Amino acid sequence: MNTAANANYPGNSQLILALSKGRIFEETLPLLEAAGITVFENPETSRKLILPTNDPQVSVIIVRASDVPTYVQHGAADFGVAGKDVLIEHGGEGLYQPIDLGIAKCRMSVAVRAGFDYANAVRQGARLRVATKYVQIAREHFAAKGVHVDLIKLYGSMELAPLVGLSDVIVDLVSTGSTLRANNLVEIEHIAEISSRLVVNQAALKLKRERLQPILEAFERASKL
Ligand code: PRT
Ligand code: MG
Repeated sequence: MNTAANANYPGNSQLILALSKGRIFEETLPLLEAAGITVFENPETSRKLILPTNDPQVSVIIVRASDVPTYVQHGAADFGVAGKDVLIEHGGEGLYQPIDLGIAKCRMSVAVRAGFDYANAVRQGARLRVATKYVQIAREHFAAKGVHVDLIKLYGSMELAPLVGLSDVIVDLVSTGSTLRANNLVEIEHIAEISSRLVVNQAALKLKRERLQPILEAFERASKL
């Protein structure tokens, strides 16, 4: 796996960092600054997917949040930043996860329509219809509780599912809670605290350690401030 990935490296001194635009990009910028790296373009306004930095040996690629582990696993990026939610769903194969960066914090929760009788819905023998993008996390959570579920995979706007009868509950990320409130939903169970992790390709860690190590150390120091 990693031998094939090595062949794809553009050059052994080049480092490619995979980020998603939005909160992960914004919250990673100060960590990059702490490592002396300034990104030259803003992905919100630029259409470029490969962004140069002040360091000619470091570039940032912009990918979907859930694709970050895939790029890093295959060595198309040397390192990346991804939410714990995304990493659990991906499985983490081929990834070294040295640092919890403590950014893009939120929680994974079960939510229902206000007034929904959850206690009755999860009684022994019943089947619960669960809509979520996070099928792995949802499956494990309800299995641990001994609740039988029918999982309905969605790619977004989970909040809609209980309102139109697609599901009984949703498993989704919550930060301020305003999306749930705006849709008359309530958080009924807390599953996990979520933050973003630095992930590193296992082959890159060995072959590019000299270049990577100072950046990893700067990230670690800055994330503790
Ligand atoms: O948006 P896209 O489909 O491209 O992908 P994505 O949603 O995975 O990316 P992005 O950038 O939105 O999220 C990247 C990472 O940020 C996630 O993988 C999480 O680890 C983390 N994160 C932190 C969040 C939130 N907070 C968050 N609030 N990801 C999503 N949300 C969503 C949530 O799904 C819900 O729809 O925001 C809504 C709830 O927010 P509140 O403030 O109304 O509670
Ligand atoms: Mg999003």
